[in-house]
Amino acid sequence: MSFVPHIALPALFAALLFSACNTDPAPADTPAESRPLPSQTGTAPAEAPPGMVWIPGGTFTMGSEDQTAHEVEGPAHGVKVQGFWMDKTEVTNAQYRAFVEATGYVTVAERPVDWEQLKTQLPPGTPKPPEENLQPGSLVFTPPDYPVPLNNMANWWSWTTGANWRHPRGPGSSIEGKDDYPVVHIAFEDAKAYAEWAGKRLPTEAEWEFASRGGNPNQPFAWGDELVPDGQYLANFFQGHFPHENWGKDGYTGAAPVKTFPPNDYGLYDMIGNVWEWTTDWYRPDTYRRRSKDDIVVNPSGPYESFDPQDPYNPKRVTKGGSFLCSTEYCSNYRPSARMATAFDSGQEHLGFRCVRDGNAR
Ligand SMILES: [Ca+2]
Ligand SMILES: [Ca+2]
Repeated sequence: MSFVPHIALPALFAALLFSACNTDPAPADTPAESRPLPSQTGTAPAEAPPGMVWIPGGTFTMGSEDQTAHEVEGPAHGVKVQGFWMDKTEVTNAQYRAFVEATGYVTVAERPVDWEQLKTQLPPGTPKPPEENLQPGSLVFTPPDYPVPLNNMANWWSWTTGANWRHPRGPGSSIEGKDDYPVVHIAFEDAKAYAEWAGKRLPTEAEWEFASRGGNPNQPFAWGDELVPDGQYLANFFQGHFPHENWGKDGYTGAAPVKTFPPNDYGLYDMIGNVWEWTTDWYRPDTYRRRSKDDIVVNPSGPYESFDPQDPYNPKRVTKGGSFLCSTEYCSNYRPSARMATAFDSGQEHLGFRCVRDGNAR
């Protein structure tokens, strides 16, 4: 499968306001990997932190060369990660509210768009958009009711002034009664700020993928070989014709409360589907090709810097797991090895996160 959708706020912003970004050749070669994480004990303290489970660590095959995988998921290669604690669920609205109430934190989507920052992420010479397009906001899924070409995300994403974690569908929407839904419209720095406040950190891509497999290596899906075994939906993704016919056969056309679907074998919920989750790795499509296929890579933490040839000015982190918008007809990113390039300042209706904690930190 060759089509890899790239969902990025400024890139889409540019597509909506101006024209498609151009592409440049890859920058001069850089070291393949940034500094590995410091080695942890890899052993579980006796008592689990609230809401977390111990991920025992180990060696696994990261990435995939399966026919369902995108090119950026390969080559599959050996990786070892140390043990760590991980949140059982995506961070919820109630959890994020507690952070905001304690700190007064204001998320990226609640701040006016900083044109001086944004223009560094766009092709040189891009004109400044009207002020009304620089007001606080985020990306909301606004599908048409008819089929559209799948090569233009602007057909189903809308920059929506007033959309943020408190108003996931924009002004007039709210999270009242949705305390146990995953918080969304969270940019990378918003997730990082929460993690630091909570005494945790965000996972690396390798930690996230190891955990998502639930100790069951080399399967295309976290739970086995079939997307819907015996007709049972084991994650919240998109059934129907993307993006205009969302059948919700799994019970949800949008996000679901955390823990709605069964956990994986580590006791982690919604690693696959529901909302995308941030990792700390910078994105490059060639990350795996730059790793040795013969040696085990220990605690990889991603490349030194981001590079997305489809959007070369826009720094991106890897997000994982897919969301309620992942469709068989479109991205099929409801697999542990799937990886998305997401602009560091991007908030989206289907993007959240969860945290990890080192084994020797309490
Ligand atoms: Ca669904
Ligand atoms: Ca998820």
